[in-house]
Amino acid sequence: MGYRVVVAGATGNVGREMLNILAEREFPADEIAAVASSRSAGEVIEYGETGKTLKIQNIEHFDPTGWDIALFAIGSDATKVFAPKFAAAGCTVIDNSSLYRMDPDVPLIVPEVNPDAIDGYKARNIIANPNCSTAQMVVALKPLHDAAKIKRVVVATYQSVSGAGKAGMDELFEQSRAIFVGDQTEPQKFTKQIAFNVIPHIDKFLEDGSTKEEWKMVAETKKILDPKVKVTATCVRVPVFVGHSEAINIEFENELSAEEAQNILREAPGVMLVDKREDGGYVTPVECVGDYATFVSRVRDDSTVDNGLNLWCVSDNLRKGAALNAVQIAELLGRRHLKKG
Ligand code: 11C
Repeated sequence: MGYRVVVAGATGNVGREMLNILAEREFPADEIAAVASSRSAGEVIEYGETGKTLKIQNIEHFDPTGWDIALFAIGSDATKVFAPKFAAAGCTVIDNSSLYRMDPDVPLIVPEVNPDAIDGYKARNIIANPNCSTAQMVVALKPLHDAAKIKRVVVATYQSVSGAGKAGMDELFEQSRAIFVGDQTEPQKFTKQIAFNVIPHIDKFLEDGSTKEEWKMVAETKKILDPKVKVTATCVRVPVFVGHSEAINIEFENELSAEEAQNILREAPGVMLVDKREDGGYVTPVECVGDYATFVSRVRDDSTVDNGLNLWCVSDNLRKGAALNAVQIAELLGRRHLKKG
């Protein structure tokens, strides 16, 4: 006997990937329901390599009783309404929004990093999935932290437009086309032109001049990896469709050479080290699309501080940054708590 699984937000960028990944990883589901807002109800969506289909059901009329797990990708406002209802009906919610991430009664999980924290999920029957830029970074940091204790991280991100949803991808495509053919184009989803440009602003501004995306990288890394690790981030939107990149500078408590770090990363769960120190011997976002791994390249000593390293980290933000991590959490939940069969 397998699980009865709901994917909420099944028509969005992340929801579609959740369905694909459930199929790819042969998640033991007896039944899958695809739900979304009334706008999409009745649509038929295709997923998986063999083109399975599901009819979208209206989340407002969906009864979660008897369903085991719900993967939510519907944004914080809708999550606030529906997650408590699903959780109270006995359906464990794995939520991709930022709503519950900092709730002390909700575990925030990256299975390669803090799997044991999942045991606290029963308090609310909700588990949170981190922000995409945090997820890939902590996968790369965890084995290095275990080896030499990280003191401080300085990260600059290069985030793809798919992080802003389908509207972000459409805007990059339309703007690029318009500029090529000489049409007028005004930014809508983004605050400035994104085609052939970069924008140092993701999510809303906070009082201290940082953005909420930058704050998420700090707060979520502390909750997932170690509250003692200091993080400072600059998050930048770049004209790339899928795949977030990060330039990460790390200061350790103890000595760790670049070569030792490479050897550790080569064996680390979820990491793929591609670091040839030659032309093209590193990974770029277009090469990570559709993959599960967090790719690490350009590992090198930073001689300007004691025990410093620099590295480059790239991952598919819709997969490890969102849908894959959510499905991995469901797998972990199944192994530890919701055994079937
Ligand atoms: C972006 N990281 O690239 C964001 C998208 O808190 O889950 C995901 C926002 C979040 O715009």
